Amino acid sequence: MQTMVSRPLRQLHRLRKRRTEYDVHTSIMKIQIINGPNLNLLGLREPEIYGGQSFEACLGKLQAAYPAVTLTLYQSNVEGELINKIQEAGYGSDGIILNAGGYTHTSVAIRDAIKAVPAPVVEVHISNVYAREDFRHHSMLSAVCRGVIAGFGLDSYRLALEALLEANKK
Ligand code: CA2
Repeated sequence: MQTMVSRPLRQLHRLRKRRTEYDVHTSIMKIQIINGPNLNLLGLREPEIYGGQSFEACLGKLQAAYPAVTLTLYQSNVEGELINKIQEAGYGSDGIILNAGGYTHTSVAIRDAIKAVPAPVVEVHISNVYAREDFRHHSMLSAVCRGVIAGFGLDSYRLALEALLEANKK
């Protein structure tokens, strides 16, 4: 008897199958980094808060230090595009490192997207948001993330990656 499976469910099964096959043949983990609004300006503006390095330079060093991980970067200033990427990577990768920028403090929709996907999401901030304005002290996202790392400059991304690798061993 043929069972009826809806299209989204079929896509989900296919993604899960592909991921399992991938894991059997290689030990490479796929980690998606997602940067939100204005983070494309890193290295160009406000170096006293965000440092003087571009994210691309940071990513190059991180990838070289972790050859067993495939890191991919996505940046958008558009909330809906960030949600699309969270949905895609949330089913197609082993983990997400997310700096949602200013949307961290406002976005119910990004929170819902994180909650809806199986991949673990680590919330990351370059600056120590708790040492800044009060409105940065609350995150809409933290409660649905695997964990939060803030305040270590661009090294926050490496720490998030370490956390995901460690969590994957358990
Ligand atoms: O510290 C972080 O990583 C933040 O997520 C950065 C956001 C801010 O709204 C959060 O409260 C904390 C802002 C990103 C803006 O990035 C810029 C980078 C260079 C120059 C100007 C802005």
